[in-house]
Amino acid sequence: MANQNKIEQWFESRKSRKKDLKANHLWKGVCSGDRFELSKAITLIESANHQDRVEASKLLKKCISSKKSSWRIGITGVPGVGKSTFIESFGKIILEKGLKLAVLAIDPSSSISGGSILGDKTRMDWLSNQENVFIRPTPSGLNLGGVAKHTRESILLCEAAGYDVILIETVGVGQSETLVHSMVDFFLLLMLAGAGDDLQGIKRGIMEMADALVITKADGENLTKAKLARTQYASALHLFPPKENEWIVPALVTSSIENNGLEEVWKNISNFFTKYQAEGWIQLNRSRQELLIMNQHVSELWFTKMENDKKYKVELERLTQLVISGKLNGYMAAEELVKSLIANPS
Ligand SMILES: Nc1nc2c(ncn2[C@@H]2O[C@H](COP(=O)(O)OP(=O)(O)O)[C@@H](O)[C@H]2O)c(=O)[nH]1
Ligand SMILES: [Mg+2]
Repeated sequence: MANQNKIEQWFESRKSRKKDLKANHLWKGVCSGDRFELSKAITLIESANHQDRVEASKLLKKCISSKKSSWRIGITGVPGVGKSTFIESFGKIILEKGLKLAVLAIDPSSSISGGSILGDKTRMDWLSNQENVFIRPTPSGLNLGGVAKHTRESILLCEAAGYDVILIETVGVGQSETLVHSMVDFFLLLMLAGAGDDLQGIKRGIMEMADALVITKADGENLTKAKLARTQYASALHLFPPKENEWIVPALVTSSIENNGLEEVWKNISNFFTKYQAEGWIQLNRSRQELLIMNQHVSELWFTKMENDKKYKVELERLTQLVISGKLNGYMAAEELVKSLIANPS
């Protein structure tokens, strides 16, 4: 029996040594800029397997300590506004500057549809065949929090792999805009001319988050309408409260099909990064984003821990009865619950 245990232990240690080799191997692959290895590394961080999570965590710590960074840019707008087509044409400009580009998509609705951005990848036909480009669709089958965590971790991996610019496209609608805004330095909002804000489902809050507004499809018959929309949005922007970093939000027009206005977008973005990297705002904003995550995640972890705690369940049941019988109100019960768990941790 003792021998049997020893044999099992030996196999276990061999397995973990192998895993360790795998993480180290992946790290080397990621650093060398090998896209296939980067893909495998992202698959590792997406895994729910416990051992994989341990390895993923090692890998991510290496990424953080490598201190490589990128320009993190979010691209949002209603479906059909032209985000993917814009990325295809704008990506070309980024490559022409000699930069490496990663494109990540964030689509919380994919957890329902089970789909990814396969259709979009075909819109990025040219881009996806370029050597200095890495495109990764949203992982499917996750909730909103899960999608956000994996995208953030993918950003770190892409940075370690030497990507200079990371574009994060929102694919679904709804909460994804806020989510993307919370993980980027620059937030680009694409809009259609003449569709009306209500029609576009663009909430005022999203316009307030934008660092640049871009009216898309400014070509053919639509050109005049697009220019008019630019003037209207430019004056609407004056009514918004000034940005904390005092950035003046530009309203621009583009045609991804005719390749017009894209250099202007790039100029605005590079001015933004040059200015705010020098002033330290980019770093400040990133620290704030991380602290927000830390606070949210602490609450989530505590909640999960408590839900599985026997003492918590018993205490909760006791206090529930006191609330039902009118002896305590909700606030009192919650305070008592936390107090008793702190006094008698399990
Ligand atoms: N005329 C014109 N059509 C465009 C332009 N950009 C995108 N489109 C078209 O708009 C539709 C939606 O584009 P897509 O990039 O898939 O939008 P997304 O859903 O926001 O990613 C497609 O039929 C595109 O061909 C543009 O600059 N000009
Ligand atoms: Mg798209």
